[in-house]
Amino acid sequence: MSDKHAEVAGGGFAGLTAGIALARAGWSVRLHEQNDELRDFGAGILLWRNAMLALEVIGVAPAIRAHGVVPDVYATSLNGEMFTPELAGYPYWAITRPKLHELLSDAARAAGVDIRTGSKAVGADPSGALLLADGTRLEADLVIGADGAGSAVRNSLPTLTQERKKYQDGVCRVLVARPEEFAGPEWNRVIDYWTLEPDAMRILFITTGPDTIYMGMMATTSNERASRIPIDPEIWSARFPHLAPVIELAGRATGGRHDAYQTNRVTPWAAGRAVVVGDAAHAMCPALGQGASVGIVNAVELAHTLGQYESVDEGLAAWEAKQRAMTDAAQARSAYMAETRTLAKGNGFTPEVMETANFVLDAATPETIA
Ligand code: 3HM
Repeated sequence: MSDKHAEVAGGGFAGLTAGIALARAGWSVRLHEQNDELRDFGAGILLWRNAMLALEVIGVAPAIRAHGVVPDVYATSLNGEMFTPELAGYPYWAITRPKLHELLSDAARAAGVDIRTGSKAVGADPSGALLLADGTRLEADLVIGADGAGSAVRNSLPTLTQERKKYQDGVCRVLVARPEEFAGPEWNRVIDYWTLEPDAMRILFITTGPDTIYMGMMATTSNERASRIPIDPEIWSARFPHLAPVIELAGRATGGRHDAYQTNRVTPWAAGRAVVVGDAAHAMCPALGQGASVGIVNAVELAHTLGQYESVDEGLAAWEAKQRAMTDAAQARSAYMAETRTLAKGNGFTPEVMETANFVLDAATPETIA
């Protein structure tokens, strides 16, 4: 058990996960969320085995199994032709992002994380302090910047370099109430619908349970009408007429968001006692369905590795050395898949793709793997 103290900037998936993992290892943890409420603004998410193992380590996986679903099939449809890849041995769950966030928030509170909402971090001091917008300086053994792709903590650390790249596509993500037409068991599936002509448009249909459907609606960012929130039902239904009932609902959904595909590669991830996790460290294209999951895995492994070293600096270096190759590979693969739109061809779950999904973190024990 540790007697160390951590200050965490950011109450998203990576920040909450790091907070839970450290608190469970005996750290005192204070977590700062700039919004007045701790909540997620996203739609849905797939969690592959790597994320579930990490969530198992922090005790959250049973709740995911209770509140999420295991889709029956993962199919790809290109111009109406269906491909159904063999995914035996690669388990995955689907859940809404607000529910995943709620489960992590509950676990953070239960683990004793002191959560401060309306508290905005503006930077970190590598000697061990988090700096807040109101001028407060909070000393800590460890400062975690889990403040997203635009991370103020990262940007305040001059020794952390960042390469950013934008890609051609973007995605509107919405959560809709599951309508009657899609109530049947044949819709308990993930179906990745593509059309590539005259330009790429795609609807990733993911069941997130009996009540909701997550729709990832991808288009080139130059297709302005298809990149719009709220969804423009006319342009989407023209391409995917058989999905018109859910597209209508997507058009009326509130809380949707559009994100352009982008990658930020940060090196190194730490400066002294300050470290970045999640999108602040390695935002990636969503093609692998691994953006949030790699952040969750790395956050759990961070707490585990720090437990093996007396010195925080040494622990951070060991952690980065362990997680870097898997993370870089996930970023490179998801960028390649996004650029080439390989998922449109079906059977996109190649051994390279599954390497990320099957990554086993050191923190996993035989019980968590079982
Ligand atoms: C789960 C998932 N998979 C792929 C994409 C994508 O290529 O945009 C998004 C997702 O949420």
